[in-house]
Amino acid sequence: MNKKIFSGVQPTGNLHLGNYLGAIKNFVELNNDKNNKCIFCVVDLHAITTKQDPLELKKNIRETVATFLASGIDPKKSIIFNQSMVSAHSEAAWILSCVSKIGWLNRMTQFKEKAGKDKEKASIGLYSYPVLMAADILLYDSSHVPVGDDQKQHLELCRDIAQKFNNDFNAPQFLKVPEPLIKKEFSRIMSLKDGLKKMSKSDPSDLSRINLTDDNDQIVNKIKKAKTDPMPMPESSKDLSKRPEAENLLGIYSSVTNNTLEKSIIEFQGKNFSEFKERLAEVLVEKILPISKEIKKLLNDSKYLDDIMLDGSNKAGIIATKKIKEIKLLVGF
Ligand code: AQP
Repeated sequence: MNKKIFSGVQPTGNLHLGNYLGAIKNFVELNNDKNNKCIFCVVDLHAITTKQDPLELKKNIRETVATFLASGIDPKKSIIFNQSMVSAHSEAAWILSCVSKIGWLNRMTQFKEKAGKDKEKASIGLYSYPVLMAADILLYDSSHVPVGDDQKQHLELCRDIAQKFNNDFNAPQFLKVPEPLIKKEFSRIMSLKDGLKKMSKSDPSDLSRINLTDDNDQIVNKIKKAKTDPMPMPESSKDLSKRPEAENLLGIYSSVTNNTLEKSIIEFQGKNFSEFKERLAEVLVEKILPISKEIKKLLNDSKYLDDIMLDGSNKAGIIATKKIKEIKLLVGF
């Protein structure tokens, strides 16, 4: 079956190993399958749901495009574009927010996590973020959305919004209900400092994540300092319960080497962490360093990156403009 793929990454800086293993690595595989039509979006409208410095944002938008390219997404095969350059996203988000229920949004755990204790001070944009995400996906009749495990709930909401719109406007199948593409294993990479916390761009500690722009020494140092427990490496996957850090590091190793967790456990069973960490740092350097070098090279050519975005935005704009016109007609505008 031909798949229409849509996914996005926020240009909020510090793209990390979690973004790579949970999302971008899958984007590359999907881009390489000629049966797929892929659209990868730099979701800058999402980025401003939390405060951004305008100059930093501009830099981060280019860095996100550079990361897509450096990771292996081919702009000749896939559309790479910038969300704010296609105004249909904002228009569709407003219309869809008028069919979405407050009760649905109140259940979103990401808002609760990101808004923290003082919800009253969070932006309205942060609260309605999942509706904009639904607009992004639905404008392109996307059939599949590759995301990390943390986005599962937003995808379910997107499906509900599509069905509600179709019902409200008596237009069965008009908005295509998308399927999530979430890898069964290693779809949630955890912080190197706390195996119970998601690896995240906004973690104040740089030691909590491997950035995709880290160099050899940074990667080696971060793995050396990664939190572990005093026990030797596990003998079987049963030994991993209550050992979140060991599970996370073994998961990272397995994902990077394309091995099963079981195989990785057998490779290191009974050894001490220092030996495992040395090998983990080696495979990470092998994987991440070429990407990091390519990102830095591409960032020296901002015109090239801007041209990719302009070309992608023109292509995406043609699809999205047609869809938003149809949406407006259905609504009665
Ligand atoms: N730790 C993670 N493990 C697996 N997948 C992850 N993703 C993010 N973190 C992990 C996936 O990366 C894609 C792009 O994410 P995003 O940039 O749009 O937003 P995010 O999920 O909010 O990223 P962060 O790092 O967690 O940012 P902050 O610190 O701002 O909260 C998505 O597919 C996501 O699932």
